[in-house]
Amino acid sequence: MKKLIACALICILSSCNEPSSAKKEASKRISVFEAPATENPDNLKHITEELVAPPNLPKYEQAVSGDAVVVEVKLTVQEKKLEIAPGVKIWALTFNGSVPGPMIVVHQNDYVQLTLVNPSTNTLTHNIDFHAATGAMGGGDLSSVNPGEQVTIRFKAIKSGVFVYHCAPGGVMVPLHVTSGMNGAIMVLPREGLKDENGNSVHYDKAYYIAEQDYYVPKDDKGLYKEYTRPAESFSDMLKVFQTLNPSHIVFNGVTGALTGKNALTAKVGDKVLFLTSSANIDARIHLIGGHADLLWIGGSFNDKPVTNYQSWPVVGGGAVAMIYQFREPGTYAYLDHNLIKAMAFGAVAQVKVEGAWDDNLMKQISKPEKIK
Ligand SMILES: [Cu+2]
Repeated sequence: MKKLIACALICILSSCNEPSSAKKEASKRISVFEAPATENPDNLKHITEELVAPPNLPKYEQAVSGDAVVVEVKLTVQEKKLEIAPGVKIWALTFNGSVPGPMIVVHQNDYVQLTLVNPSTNTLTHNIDFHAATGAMGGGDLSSVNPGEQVTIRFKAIKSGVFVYHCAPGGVMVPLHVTSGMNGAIMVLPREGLKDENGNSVHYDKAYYIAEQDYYVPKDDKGLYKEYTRPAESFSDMLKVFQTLNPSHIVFNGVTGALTGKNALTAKVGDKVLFLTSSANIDARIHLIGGHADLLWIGGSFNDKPVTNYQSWPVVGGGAVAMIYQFREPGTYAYLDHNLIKAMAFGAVAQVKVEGAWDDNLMKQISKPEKIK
């Protein structure tokens, strides 16, 4: 009897007072420990996703119904000279030639079937570690390819969110490859699409992928940035720069000015824009000058409700974050690392040019600058 009364009391004080919608949602949510759905991927439809260079994303649906699919993607390693700032040329190690590598997009419980190609013109062994994957060092143990080889691996994308992928050949080769540009991200969307803070579906008008990249370019005795004839030649000098923990260059999307001026991102007033931001190695703190994070998935997990209206938000090294902002005023916005030294002195900055009608209600200059009266 005592037990019954105690239970009733607990009920009155806690869960029975919850709104019914919250209770419904709680009962609907699946534990992260629940075993993922198992299908035989051999019986599933295969689709090929044509990857494109960031900041753009490949063609995909924001929400899907029906069975999981096997999404086939191909990444070709390119070791290439890249001018990351005027006169500064490095041996970039890249997936498909871009820094960062392409954004891959699938839906939760789809299978990702990746073919990693390492052409014989390359000089190093490479592989891929997907933070979205489960087991075998994120696939790194199963995907190591020497020049002249290719490998195909498959993993089930059981967690929804935005996840980094990067080359991870072992030991100090991991940071050497990652800080030479060998990283990218995959977005695993919930099958039903994204939901806002109230649990309602949210559709975005466009999406961009922006990655912060730190480089450690060695200098010669005269203080000039060194150039090398092949990637491995720079590694022992790079390891010395690593010891300072101070990058020589920090940029968005591989090279200084990749997303500013004529390369600025674009949007229209009223557009809801999904910004996907990753940083494979160092911590970043992102801010949109003149705007906010309307919806923000901290840590990039779509399993969590988005938080709202943040002014600045962290992207931890080895992590990625999704944010949706609806532009309300036209103009040129800066999307940057709010370590303002990284943004303004190094180049960790992008611009978004937004077209549309100005809304005086949100902001208005009441009088032009004039002599103090
Ligand atoms: Cu590599």
